[in-house]
Amino acid sequence: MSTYHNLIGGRWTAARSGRVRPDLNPSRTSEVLAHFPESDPLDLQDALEAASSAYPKWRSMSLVARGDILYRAAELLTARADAIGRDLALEEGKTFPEAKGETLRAAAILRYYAGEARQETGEVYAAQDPTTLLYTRREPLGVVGVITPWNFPIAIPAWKIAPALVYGNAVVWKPADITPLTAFHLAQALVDAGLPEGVLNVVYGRGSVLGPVLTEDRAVRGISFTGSNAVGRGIGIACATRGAKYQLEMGGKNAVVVLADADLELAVEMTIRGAMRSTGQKCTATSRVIVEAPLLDAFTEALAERCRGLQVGDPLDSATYMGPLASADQQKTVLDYIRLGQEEGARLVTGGEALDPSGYYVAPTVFAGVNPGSRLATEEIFGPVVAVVPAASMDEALQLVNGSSFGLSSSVFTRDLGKALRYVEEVECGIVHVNSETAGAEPHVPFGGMKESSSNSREQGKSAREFFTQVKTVYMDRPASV
Ligand code: UN1
Repeated sequence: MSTYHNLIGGRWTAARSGRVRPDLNPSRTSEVLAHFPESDPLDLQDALEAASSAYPKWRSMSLVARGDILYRAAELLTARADAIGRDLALEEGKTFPEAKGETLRAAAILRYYAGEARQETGEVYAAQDPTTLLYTRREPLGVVGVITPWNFPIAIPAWKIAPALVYGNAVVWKPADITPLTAFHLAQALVDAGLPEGVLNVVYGRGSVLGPVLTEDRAVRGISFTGSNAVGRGIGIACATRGAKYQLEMGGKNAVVVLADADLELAVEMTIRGAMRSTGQKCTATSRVIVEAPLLDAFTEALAERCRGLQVGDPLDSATYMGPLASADQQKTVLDYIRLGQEEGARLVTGGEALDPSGYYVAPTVFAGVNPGSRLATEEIFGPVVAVVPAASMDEALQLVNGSSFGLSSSVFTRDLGKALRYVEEVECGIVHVNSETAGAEPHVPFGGMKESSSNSREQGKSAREFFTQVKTVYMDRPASV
């Protein structure tokens, strides 16, 4: 079995301590896929030094040349998508089509930022004196830290690292500790594409050990983080204290609203996709369904019926719709929430139990009659659990959606254009879908949440440039002799 190393200054390097930890398969928990370094702060310091030394040369390269490297890496990911998708499915637990799809999405993101390399890098303004050339330049931040979650172990790193690199930053990346093999594949593609040594460094290990070092080191000028609210807020405070830039993408409690005139079949299908794909482990996953009274019983029954028919099992089996949860901790949290839901008096319509004990499986679960103020209806669960909440009217549905402290994504199902437009205007979410699932994100548009779901920042598209660059304003006047 392979043992992998950190990427520091262009070399694959063992942790100084020599310690490694196993990369486990959540669908067969006795199976170890590989070993990865259990790094400590000294390893991270090495990575920061490597990034600092590589930065000046990388920054001085042309954007187009940097973009070309991303483009080559995209081609490599595309060529390797079957193998990477397989490893991703094995270590994270999402199904192979989702895992391969995510790999191809990472390739699309790299291609998009390769294209951004040929876009404008500043703006020219009119000046008081007509002979003054008054313009802005976008410059990199310097060394940046990237901290990524396990649920999208290649797409989210790509959407942070690609813009960081193309705009000239050097990166130290701390990937999630339970999906290190997928992280390796992304780093390897960038190395094989010709990324200069030290421009991207990867340090494997525990977030609780490495995160604070990365966040608090003065060399790190920006941190991009996706993960839990508890960790994210701490990062924000640490960065604000020392004047570093930060970008946080955190939790959600995403609602689907099914209005009385909705296409029932479509609403059920999209709710299943949003709630059950990736075993509900997306920050954009559907977690609440707010149904207008006339459709409540029919919707709940149809949703439960679809859930009972979903095939849960091995992510590599082509008949599987839903794989296991990603870890023992995840499975425990989800089962705890299911118990809590029952204690809070919600009605368990289907699911609710762990399945095949050889992996971290939980049945697709639907609760009905959920009290909107209960923990089941307000806290992020991150698993295949949906809470159906009744609403007497569209007004009440909007109140319920907006009653959440989160505001990432939401969907409304209706045939009424006026209601759709009103929903889009009034919902407090960073992403709104009309007649489609709550999950999904295209690479070229802003992605992010309102309220506690983010730090008011957006990722992807041109928003990534806002974060990974800083602006210099230039007043250029003629020398007196001209
Ligand atoms: C998607 O819905 O496809 O961690 C992307 C997450 C989000 C990304 C969701 N930041 O689940």
